[in-house]
Amino acid sequence: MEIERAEVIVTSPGRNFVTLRLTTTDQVQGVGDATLNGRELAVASYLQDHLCPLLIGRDPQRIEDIWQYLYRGGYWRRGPVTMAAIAAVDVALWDIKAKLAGMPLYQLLGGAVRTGLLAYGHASGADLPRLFESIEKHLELGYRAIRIQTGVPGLGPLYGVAAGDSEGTRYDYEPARRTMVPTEEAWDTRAYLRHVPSVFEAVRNKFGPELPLLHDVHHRLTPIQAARLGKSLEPFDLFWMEDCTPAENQEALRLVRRHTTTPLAIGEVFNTVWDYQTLITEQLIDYVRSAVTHTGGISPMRRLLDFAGLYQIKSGMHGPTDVSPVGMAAAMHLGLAIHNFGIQEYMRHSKATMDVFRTSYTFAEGLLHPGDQVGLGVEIDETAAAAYPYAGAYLPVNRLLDGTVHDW
Ligand code: GCO
Ligand code: MG
Repeated sequence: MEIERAEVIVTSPGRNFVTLRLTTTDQVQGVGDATLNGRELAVASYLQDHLCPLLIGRDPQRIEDIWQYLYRGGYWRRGPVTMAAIAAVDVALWDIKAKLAGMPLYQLLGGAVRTGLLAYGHASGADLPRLFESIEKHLELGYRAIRIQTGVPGLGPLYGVAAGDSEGTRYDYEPARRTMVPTEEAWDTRAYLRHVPSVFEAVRNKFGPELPLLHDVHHRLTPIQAARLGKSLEPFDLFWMEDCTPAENQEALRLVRRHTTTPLAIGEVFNTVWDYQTLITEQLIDYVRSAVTHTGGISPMRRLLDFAGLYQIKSGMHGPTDVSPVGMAAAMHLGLAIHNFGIQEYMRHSKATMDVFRTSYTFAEGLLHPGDQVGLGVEIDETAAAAYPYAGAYLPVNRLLDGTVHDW
């Protein structure tokens, strides 16, 4: 058996997605997600122009050999574009292997360690009344853990705060705007640091102490500011404080860790285990945030999470709408099979997206499950996909009030 065809399908049902579909000489197909928000065409080209030609004629069962061939053989290692492209190949090959084995992918990864995967959704609101409404909506949807993002008095639109859209009840925030030049947002750290503790106090007063609450700082603080925020949020018992400071300098988290017991999640913009080495070996974080889609696929993500598990660190895989249903399914199969699963982000995709991707995963009573279809359990409807051509969309750029570009 050989890989006979490698198709890169770019589609935009509500937002841009890049999907790789491999077909074997026995007509067995596998899909992989290669979506990288705002850089979709770069990954599509990396696949189309550089990887797909290398796949034709290869044995699709040799997943690790193909992975090493694409990672080491490409010479230029790491980085989000490279690792998203390789991830799509890896996941598509795992999909094929599980189909050949006649079992759902998680069985091939060692079987289920749990009955389901605790999921969290994105509640948000420009002010407390709209935030409370969004939390209540997510509780109605069955979520048992919720991310809380709000506006900051005096500031305009901010990351993670949904303005509502044509679908009305959709509270999930779609950050990539369909503009050829990124929109710009204004930021004031001091106003944010003064405001956030009062938000969590109000949420706890209204919704009680039990509900797991998460918050995403989105890389905007210095380590000492992150330490201050973590300490100020301790009375509100967060499940995690995410991306509290840029972590290319992993040692920066030593300072944060010294000052606060608020659990820390880092890494949605990371793409190899090396980005985490100090964070993990010094237990500077509690959750690994990377998505299978951005980290080279299931093969390296399993290694990364096994490594993290040695240090009592759990998974908290990235699951926004810019991880496609294919990438979500890969995360769910892996999350079901590892011992150190923590929580799975699940922003829920739009109706248009779910018209293009046929999925078998479920969300019930706050838990996700990948389903028991053979393989990944996701197929892409290429006819439906063709109805949604690519449209440029970029994440916003953030500036301080004096105009200085700041982390978004
Ligand atoms: C998250 C992410 C999103 C990002 C988006 C960027 O935690 O889900 O931080 O809020 O804005 O994934 O593409
Ligand atoms: Mg995040």
